[in-house]
Amino acid sequence: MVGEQWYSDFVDRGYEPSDEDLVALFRIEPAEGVSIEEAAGRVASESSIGTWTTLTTMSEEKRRLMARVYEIEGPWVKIGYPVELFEGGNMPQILSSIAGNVFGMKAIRNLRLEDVRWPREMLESFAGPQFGIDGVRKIFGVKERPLTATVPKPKVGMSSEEHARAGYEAWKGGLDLLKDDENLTGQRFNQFERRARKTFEMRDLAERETGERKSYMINVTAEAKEMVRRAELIKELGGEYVMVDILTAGWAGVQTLRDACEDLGLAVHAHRAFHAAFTRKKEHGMSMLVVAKIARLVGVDQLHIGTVIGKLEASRREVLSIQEAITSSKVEGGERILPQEWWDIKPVFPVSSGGLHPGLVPEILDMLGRDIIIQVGGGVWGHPDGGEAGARAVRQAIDAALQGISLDEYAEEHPELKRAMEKWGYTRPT
Ligand code: CAP
Ligand code: MG
Repeated sequence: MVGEQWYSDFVDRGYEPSDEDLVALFRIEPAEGVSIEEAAGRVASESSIGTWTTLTTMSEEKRRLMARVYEIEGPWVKIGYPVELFEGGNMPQILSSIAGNVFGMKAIRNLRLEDVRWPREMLESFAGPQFGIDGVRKIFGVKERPLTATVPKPKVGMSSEEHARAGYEAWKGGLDLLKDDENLTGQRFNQFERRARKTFEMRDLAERETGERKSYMINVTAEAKEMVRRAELIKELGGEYVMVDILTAGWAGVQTLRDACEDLGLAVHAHRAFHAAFTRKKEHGMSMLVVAKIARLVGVDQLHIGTVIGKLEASRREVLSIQEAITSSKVEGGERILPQEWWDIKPVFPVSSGGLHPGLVPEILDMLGRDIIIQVGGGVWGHPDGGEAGARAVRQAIDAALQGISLDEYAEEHPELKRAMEKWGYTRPT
């Protein structure tokens, strides 16, 4: 086979990536009869400048763009990529390179992109978050406690009027944020513009009656130009946020929306529906850690990171590493996590959501701390006494946890919490 292929040219254990390189950590499982070196060389080749055979068009000068495998430890392979290989500010192109054809190569049985270290030049080529955690807290004037959100349930099916009414109940019950569900956009039974107008009216009423700042993360997910149009309408109605399903909208759409939100001064709430299609299996696909760092780069202000104890699968290690990656200014790195300097890129507000109810709030705060947004959907709208009581129960659970009082004790004096505990106790939904 010598002469027909040149994959081994992409393996150089003596290579030391420069600070300017992009570094990718892959988990590689070679196909039968393929060594880890050969498999690693193939990944580096196919994700940079190579293909399956030698080429008459290659030149010494073009070799400067070759990716280099520089570390192989068991299945863990580190590859350094010259930054010139990538177009700054173009996330689709970058992923077409490091997360494109390589997943389908016959010489690889399984491949997972575990982490990416982004060099400063690439960090600076993207917008990054506009608000960050401090900027979002300023919207509400809430400095200490976690922010709270709810999604009207059933996920979809309410009319615009019912949706707006649900928002009013949740805000009256003490929650800060109303959020659309990931699959609610502009269906016939709940048109986008009608929902926006009705719900912001209710938001303004709830603010007047409670004296508290309230906001609404309305889902603008759609074709890119339509997302921008919807964001402009939100601005006109006095809104503070857009919500977007970043993975089904795609990175090009998210970048377009992020740019529009810079001009409109709107915060971006990122829902990650679709991620588990390729993040869940630990032997093949891409980690949610990689997705989360891309989201911070592209510039969302809030991102769902999981609950560990709720209804959706996520290990404690994964959730905590994602939280660190999107909130810290520098990640030291460790086992299967690359170091990452974020320089002056703002942090992203972590959102913990999925199967939560008041009984789980203390554990979430113990695990993730206070600088989070807690989203509770079914755990509010399933409350025996309705949404407003459900909202009160969530706030009561947070207040109890922050004061170090057990929920059982706090429930003695707080009927809404007591009724929630009677229904769900401390159960972890599956
Ligand atoms: C939660 C939720 C969110 C999930 C997304 C849902 O509702 O609205 O989409 O949290 O998962 O539709 O399930 P509940 P993640 O509070 O009723 O569970 O946050 O892991 O991205
Ligand atoms: Mg949802």
